[in-house]
Amino acid sequence: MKRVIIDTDPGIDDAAAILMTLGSPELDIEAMTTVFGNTPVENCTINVLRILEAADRTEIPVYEGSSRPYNCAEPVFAALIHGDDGLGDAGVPMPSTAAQPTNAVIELINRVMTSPGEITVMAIGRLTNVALAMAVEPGFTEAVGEVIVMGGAVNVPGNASPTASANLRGDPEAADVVYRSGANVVQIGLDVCEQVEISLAQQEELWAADTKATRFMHLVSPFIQAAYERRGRLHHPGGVRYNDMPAVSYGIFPELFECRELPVHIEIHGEHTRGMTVANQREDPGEPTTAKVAFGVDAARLTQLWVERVAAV
Ligand SMILES: [Ca+2]
Repeated sequence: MKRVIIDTDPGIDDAAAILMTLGSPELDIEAMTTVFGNTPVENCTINVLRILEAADRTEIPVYEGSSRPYNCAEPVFAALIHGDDGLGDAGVPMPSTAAQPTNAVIELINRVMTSPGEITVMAIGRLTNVALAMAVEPGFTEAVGEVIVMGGAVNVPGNASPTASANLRGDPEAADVVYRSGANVVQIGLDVCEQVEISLAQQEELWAADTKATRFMHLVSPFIQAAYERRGRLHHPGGVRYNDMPAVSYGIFPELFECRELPVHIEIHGEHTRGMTVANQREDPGEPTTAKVAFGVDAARLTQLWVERVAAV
């Protein structure tokens, strides 16, 4: 089994991604760490606990992390896509469990440093916690197995600005630290996530499973589905996308992705381009690669696997 820590900011798509991991026997999920992003970090922590309760997996420890970006600027949230509470304001019951007392950054450091090369971090929110772990513990970069990043937009437009994806636009300085670090960064960004749309028929297949976890997804999904539909961001009527889902899926089914190793830099100074992933795709780039970037995905297979795995939670 692959040992993973999921660093997350639920977020309806985080919920879809986390439930998929919980239904996947390939993974040993050691911990969940939270970061501000779709909603304030306090909500994100509550939402992870709610998701774990829906999956009857409350034995997985949860650690709360950063409430602000790496440079301490005011955080920006995404209530229009995820609701004020981060889970579509759908009335999900408050959790009966609580987070652990340790800060997420400290916990990431402790767990990664005691198992060098063993732990994959699935970073499906702003990269603040991961960047802070790298800054506080210089050995973290070398010791972490793989950092799977949900974010970036190389050959497609951004979703938080014309050029930047939400997770990297939400904390460009943290992304810069991570991409410069030399860690094994895998970028599962909008180049592939925008291709992974779950059809109405697939959603109905999932609802028909009628488990506690699928009823949870059914409850929280209409908000993001309607938000995307209003913005014309879906390819088919009634479809939905959960951008964090392909990112965690890379950790389970890497063979479904086509990737290229590239030098990728994070724009932190641009007036119009802050948070952009600037990938050097020249034939002879003349500089070292910094990330493995996904450009292709077997979306038909992946969406079906999502239905199967969430139904199996
Ligand atoms: Ca997320």
